[in-house]
Amino acid sequence: MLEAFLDGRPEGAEIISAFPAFDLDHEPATPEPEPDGRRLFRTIWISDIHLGTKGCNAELLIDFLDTVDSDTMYLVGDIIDGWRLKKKFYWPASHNDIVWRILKRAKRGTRIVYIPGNHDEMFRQFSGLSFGGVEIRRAAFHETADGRRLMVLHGDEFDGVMLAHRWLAFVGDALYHLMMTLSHWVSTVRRRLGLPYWSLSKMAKRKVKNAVEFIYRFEELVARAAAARKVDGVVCGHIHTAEFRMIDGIEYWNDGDWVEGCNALVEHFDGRMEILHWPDEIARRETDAEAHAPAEIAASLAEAA
Ligand SMILES: [Mn+2]
Repeated sequence: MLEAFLDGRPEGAEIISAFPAFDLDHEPATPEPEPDGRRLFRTIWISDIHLGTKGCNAELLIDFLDTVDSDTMYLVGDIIDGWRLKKKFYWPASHNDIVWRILKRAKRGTRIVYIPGNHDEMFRQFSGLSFGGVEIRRAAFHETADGRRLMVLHGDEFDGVMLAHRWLAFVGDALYHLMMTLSHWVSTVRRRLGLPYWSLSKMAKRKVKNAVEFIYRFEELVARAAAARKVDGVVCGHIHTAEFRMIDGIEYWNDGDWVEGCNALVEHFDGRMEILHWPDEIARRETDAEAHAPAEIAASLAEAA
């Protein structure tokens, strides 16, 4: 089916056809452990993975996928970074392993809904179709176990309204610290030269405030769009900022990213939702393992004796 579309030379065909063929019978480079014993959720939402870039935190995502499972999984856009791949084809084995794991999940029976974002917009033309059990959609509506209706979309739909200062949302904090350091140097030099004080950090602070305002404005626009659709809430990604907020009675959920935050949004079987910060989950798992280790050693010693 995919070949038929590629013959029609759709937009981004050169990228799509550059991917290796996925053979689920072949083990991935990092072998997948047996799926039993995983933490189960009703639903998982992840987005902004940016496969095909060095920024993607593939190791943590593989750990996540090997530890959790769900009835339904939503891939909320920017899964593959077509913009970067078009410039330079970067595709390490670990990125292949992630696609392999997702396709394998679909084969095992997890319902997988893929909502392409702006970086993987070349897949939007396939909306309404399924490939390897992965449903491609422009947006989706999800009903939670307790009956709330959530609209699921990537979020770049709102860029046109707020294109200005977009880059600031991604640099905010790092930029602020850099500016503070620079500011210190600039004022030292100016003082030595007998020049009046000029605050670079004051300007930096204003810019950071803009970034915070950008995020707020984005969240409010998305919530307003959900209210217009008469749903109880919205799940999106795009701005790489995991968040839950109630905005005028609408639940705003952002599932974060796998570049810096490494977050996922999950729905428990009772409909309760939670944002997971995966580095924290790994840290917790390791302290738990350490706490249990002495008892296990003692038990095995007792058994041996
Ligand atoms: Mn995006």
